[in-house]
Amino acid sequence: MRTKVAIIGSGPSGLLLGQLLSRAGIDNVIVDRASRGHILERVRAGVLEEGTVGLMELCGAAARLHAEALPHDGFSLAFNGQNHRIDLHGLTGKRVIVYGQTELTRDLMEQRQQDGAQTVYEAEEVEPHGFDGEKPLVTYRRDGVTRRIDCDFIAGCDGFHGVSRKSVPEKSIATFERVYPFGWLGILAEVPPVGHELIYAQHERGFALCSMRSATRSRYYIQCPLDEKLETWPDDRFWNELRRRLPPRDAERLQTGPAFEKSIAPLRSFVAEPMRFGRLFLVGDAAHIVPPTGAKGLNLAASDVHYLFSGLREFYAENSTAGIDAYSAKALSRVWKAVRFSWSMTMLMHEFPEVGPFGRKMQEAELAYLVQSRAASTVLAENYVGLPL
Ligand code: RFL
Ligand code: PHB
Repeated sequence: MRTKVAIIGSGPSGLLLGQLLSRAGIDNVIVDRASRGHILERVRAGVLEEGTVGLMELCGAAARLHAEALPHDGFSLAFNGQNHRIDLHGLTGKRVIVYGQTELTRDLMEQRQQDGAQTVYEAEEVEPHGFDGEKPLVTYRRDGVTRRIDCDFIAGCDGFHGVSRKSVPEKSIATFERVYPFGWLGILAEVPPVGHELIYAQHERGFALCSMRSATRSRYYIQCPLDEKLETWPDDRFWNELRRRLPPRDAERLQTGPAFEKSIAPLRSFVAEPMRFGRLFLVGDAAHIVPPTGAKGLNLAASDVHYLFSGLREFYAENSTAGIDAYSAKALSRVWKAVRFSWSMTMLMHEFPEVGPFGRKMQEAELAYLVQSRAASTVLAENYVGLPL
């Protein structure tokens, strides 16, 4: 088959890009190795920047989001047994929107189906070829038959473990990485959230985060050792540990119930440079990973899509390569700022045994300064709501 843009990966990056291209009349095909059901089962991000919501609107897929999502004007930093509210809206004039990645993905998949654009799920051995020349193509196996998609461009939207970045010769790519010595143990439970807004809690037993999916569904995380086994965390142990890390007032209010999802995610910062190799573009987690502390992963994927879509539209509408030529530099400039922010939030909020008593005092002093100084709170808020595109 032939298309203009072959997209590898049907996560948020691939679906957002595909939808924007389709709406602009630019033919595209998405190929994913997973099934639609598997993709929809993954519980991940929950906080959207206004810019990400704007892209959903451009995709024509924001109706349910506007009806069901929860706009948040602030969040709390908890330490020393107390909550300190960061007034996002008062400090920046912007807010964030709480809406699960699963829901966003479902909305995009349904819109794509309605618009009649093509997606191949459960494709095996997906591979990009010939992107250093004029005629790139993607091959894959389906039902025992090898098939090919000839295209003008390939978008590698296939996440951190995908094939796109791995297809680039090592000498052409530089990578930067920091792996943190702990993970996040997360649960979903059908209980009302402990508060109306998110709580990021720093505690000597480890970080904790209270988030939510709706007024009746909570998403909670606690910092845990990397080699922790899920079986050693029955629900009661999780609830008790979470309670110990929260300020007493929140701990008292915490409602518990059976967890219907429980998983451990490692934390990593990673960037690959550049994000373009001839006619192959890397987008989203395929090019960069941030620890979830700043809620930036999905939003960075969306900003990459914004830059790439503008470049491709310019290419097809005006026959100009200026936009696609600028893609990598523009995307990376925003990526590095979000990588810095996510790293600094991670260093500030987690327990790092190796930093010792001095390191702990530095964390305490920084937290105290952050909540006392309007200038420092504004820096935090400005990054949290998302830097301009
Ligand atoms: P995805 O979502 O990983 O999708 C990649 C798709 O590519 C497919 N694929 C392949 N297809 C074909 N051939 C191959 N060889 C392939 N290899 C992979 C996969 O099946 C999949 O469908 O990447 P994408 O689209 O770039 O989206 C990125 C986001 O998913 C990610 O950044 C966020 O989930 C990160 N994240 C958060 N981001 C936020 O903005 N706010 C948050 O609050 C937030 N919380 C989180 C998070 C990530 C977490 N985990 C589990 C890593 C919380 C957690 C716990
Ligand atoms: C979530 O709701 O899953 C969530 C919220 C904020 C974060 C990370 C994850 O920083």
